[in-house]
Amino acid sequence: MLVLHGFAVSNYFNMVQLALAVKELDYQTNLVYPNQSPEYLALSPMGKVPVLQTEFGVLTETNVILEYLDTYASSQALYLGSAFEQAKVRELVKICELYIELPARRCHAEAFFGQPVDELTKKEVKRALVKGVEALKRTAKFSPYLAGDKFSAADIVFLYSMELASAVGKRCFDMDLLATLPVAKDLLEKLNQLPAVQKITEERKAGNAEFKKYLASYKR
Ligand SMILES: N[C@@H](CCC(=O)N[C@@H](CS)C(=O)NCC(=O)O)C(=O)O
Repeated sequence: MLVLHGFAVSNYFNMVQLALAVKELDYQTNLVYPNQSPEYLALSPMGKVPVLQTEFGVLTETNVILEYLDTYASSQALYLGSAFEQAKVRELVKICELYIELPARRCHAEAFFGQPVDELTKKEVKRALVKGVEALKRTAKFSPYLAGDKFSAADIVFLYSMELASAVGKRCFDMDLLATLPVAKDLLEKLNQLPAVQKITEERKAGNAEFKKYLASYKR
């Protein structure tokens, strides 16, 4: 049985949850927050979440886990089509992660935890996010999915990267990052209507109180 280690408030954990749901794979979850204990570092070399435990061993790094799940189970493909089309999905995954999720993350402290981020960092993040969205605009098809007319791994990473980045844009820069990309807003809305996404959202809400307790203990 697959075991997914992590916590429901983590957007990377959510990406793997959605992949597992789309591929209709059974799994168990094990609640764990990022930490640097020797036991956890033996599972997750950076102490990050998520970790997928398989019958063969453990895997970290969300995009790697998504690719593994797609090879492991032939149910609905997340990387579709020819070698080139599959590479295009990987390209979109990379753009969402490197140029949208990661820059936005540098401002999570201010956007979500009330801890101000210095002005230089904010200036860099704002510029990076604007460039990231422009890159996505040049690369993604939005017809209606990122890679074309089929749902793919790129949509999973887009959903759970863009939503947080949009919140960062609004809360830290008072700007609508997707103002010039209404098709991206349409896609977010469409993805949010998926029953699997709604279930994950409910689980995230339910996990919030426990996560706040973890954050409070972490600050001490
Ligand atoms: N590159 C990792 C990133 C995962 C990640 O950043 N997870 C966050 C939770 S959403 C985490 O564990 N943060 C703690 C840390 O960075 O030490 C992946 O793709 O899985």
